[in-house]
Amino acid sequence: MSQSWALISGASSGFGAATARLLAKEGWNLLLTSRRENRLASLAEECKKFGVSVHYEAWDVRDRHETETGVQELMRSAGLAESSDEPSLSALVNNAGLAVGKGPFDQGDDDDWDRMLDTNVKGLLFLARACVPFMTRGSRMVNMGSIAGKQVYPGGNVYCASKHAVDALSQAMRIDLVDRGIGVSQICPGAAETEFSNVRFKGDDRAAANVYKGYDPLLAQDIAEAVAFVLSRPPHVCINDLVIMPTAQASAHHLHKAHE
Ligand code: NDP
Ligand code: 8X3
Repeated sequence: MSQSWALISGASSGFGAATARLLAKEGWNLLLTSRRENRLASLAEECKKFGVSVHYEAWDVRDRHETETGVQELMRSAGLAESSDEPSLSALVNNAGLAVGKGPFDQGDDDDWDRMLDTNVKGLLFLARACVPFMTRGSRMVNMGSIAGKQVYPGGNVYCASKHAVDALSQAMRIDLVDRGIGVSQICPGAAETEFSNVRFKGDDRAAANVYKGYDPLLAQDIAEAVAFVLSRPPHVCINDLVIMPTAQASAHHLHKAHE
């Protein structure tokens, strides 16, 4: 059995779930988290069929205390100890996040802003800080950024700001962890068909489906493969930043819709 452990946040859906399936197939042991426990339970059963160990804990990454205790519990289940060389947490895929709403900032909703900033920025920080003590030289962190962290677009304001923060934090974390030999990577996808737009449009599934009509968007599997690639580099190589777009999307502003 492999000694490599990866913790994946946002594992109940989209990129996180696809990454869990792919890493399990590659022999990684997994620690999974998100809020929806029932989904984690069935994903864990699916991944275990590849012969790997899988543990899961459900919590909300916006809650600092829950994040600290959730991480401690997962590490205890996996038999990973703080500040110990072997075995350690080989990878953190810091992926949980969301957009809520899309409109001009001056019509913005306080609750939407809190959800995005507290999840995408503080949640990412809480999880990274809780995991670092369990990581050693050669461990890797992969933060899920976005094209929205490189460019801004109409109605993107606060979501874009949160992903620009992920871009800045990924650079900062790389600096802060370099002397410990922990590599920090950021993956920045463009439009990908997951539950992302269903959440952004608050359950308006027709509005969500429209986002992906007329072209071939990225699939969760495309991003899972990128995560697996980043994690499979030899120890002296760190992929700092990967921007991955659908071929039909030239920038956050340029989406070629050939068919409806
Ligand atoms: P999904 O909505 O399919 O998945 C989002 C995941 O994040 C879910 O597993 C959800 O789990 C989890 N999550 C959300 N809020 C919280 C919270 N407060 N606490 C714990 N977990 C939470 O979307 P994607 O897979 O597309 O999104 C994954 C990441 O990729 C996000 O950071 C998103 O911003 C980013 N991204 C998405 C793109 C896209 O076009 N789809 C493009 C670029 C980046 P649960 O609800 O069970 O808690
Ligand atoms: C998700 C991609 O372009 O909807 O981060 O912001 S986009």
